[in-house]
Amino acid sequence: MNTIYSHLHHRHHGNAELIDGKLLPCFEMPRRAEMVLARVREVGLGDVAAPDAFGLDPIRRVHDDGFVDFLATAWAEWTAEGRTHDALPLVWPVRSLRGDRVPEYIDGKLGYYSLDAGVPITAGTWEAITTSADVALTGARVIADGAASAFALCRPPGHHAASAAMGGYCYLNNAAIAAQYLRDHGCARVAILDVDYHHGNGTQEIFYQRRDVLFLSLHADPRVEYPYFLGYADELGAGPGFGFTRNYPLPHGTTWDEYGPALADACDQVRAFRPETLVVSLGVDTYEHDPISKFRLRADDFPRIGAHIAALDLPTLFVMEGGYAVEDIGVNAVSVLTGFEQGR
Ligand code: Q9C
Ligand code: ZN
Repeated sequence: MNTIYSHLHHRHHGNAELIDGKLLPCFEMPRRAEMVLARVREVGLGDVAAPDAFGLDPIRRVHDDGFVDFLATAWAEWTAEGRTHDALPLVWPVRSLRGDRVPEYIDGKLGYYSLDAGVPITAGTWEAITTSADVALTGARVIADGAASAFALCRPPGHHAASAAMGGYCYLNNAAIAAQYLRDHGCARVAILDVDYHHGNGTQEIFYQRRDVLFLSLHADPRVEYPYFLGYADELGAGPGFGFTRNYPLPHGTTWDEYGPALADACDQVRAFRPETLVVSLGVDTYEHDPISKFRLRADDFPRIGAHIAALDLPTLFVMEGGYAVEDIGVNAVSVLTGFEQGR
């Protein structure tokens, strides 16, 4: 399987994240992608290619125009106010406030276009996030052109990004952009299987009303884990999309004993949908030693995830999402891919 990768992800490197009441170095750091790339090379997974540039049109197919424009100009607007540190949102239009007015001032826009404060915008964020989308799009093109599989080594990740909101280390929804590209290039039905520890709220929102893109997510129960406000089992899609979203919230402490059956059920749903292609939102923050997560998957469970996916026998695009046990992220992410290759 070939990997798509660009070193330009280094242009995004947030300074700090507010977690447990403390400002700590960002868990989502450049070294994550470096570790995955090193492991891809170490095991000889396949060739590593740079992405092509797709421009903004395929991004605007899933994201709101005002949101994309905001991301493109946020750093310039922030620094024009004399700020030198990362731009971060600090106020949100929750419930009783108005959600129908886009503020003009950058601090208001940051809140309007975000879910949380886990999304620093830095000088290089726009270049990194558009390149990350290009990595996913290049992978989608490889699949559309007939490859059996590809690995889009995206960073920053994407699955928390909704049509008009960044959040949870995510800005542009790489997996959703790739899935839409596949829809626009000959695939009538695309399934997205999200195995990141956190619910793929952004991807769910983007496709919630649609029956041409099936969204399935296995994740920590939102009753007790981020993103808290989406990812419950009773979310099944809406309107024509009813029945084409499926969530598998799992408790803290989940091991393969619980995860394996849930994944098998999700794979059965994929089969019943008969998609032409599969996009996997590949997070490995389900790992027992992940510093911000509470599942207990072991290193030798990750090849099993790959084997389950391989058994679907579909052209498959893997899109990198989360995973914060940096020393082990390469081994675990690539174990899913080698497990997939061996299962074919
Ligand atoms: N106490 C992804 O994995 N903060 N994003 C969690 C935990 C947000 C993770 C706080 C985590 C977002 C792509
Ligand atoms: Zn995650």
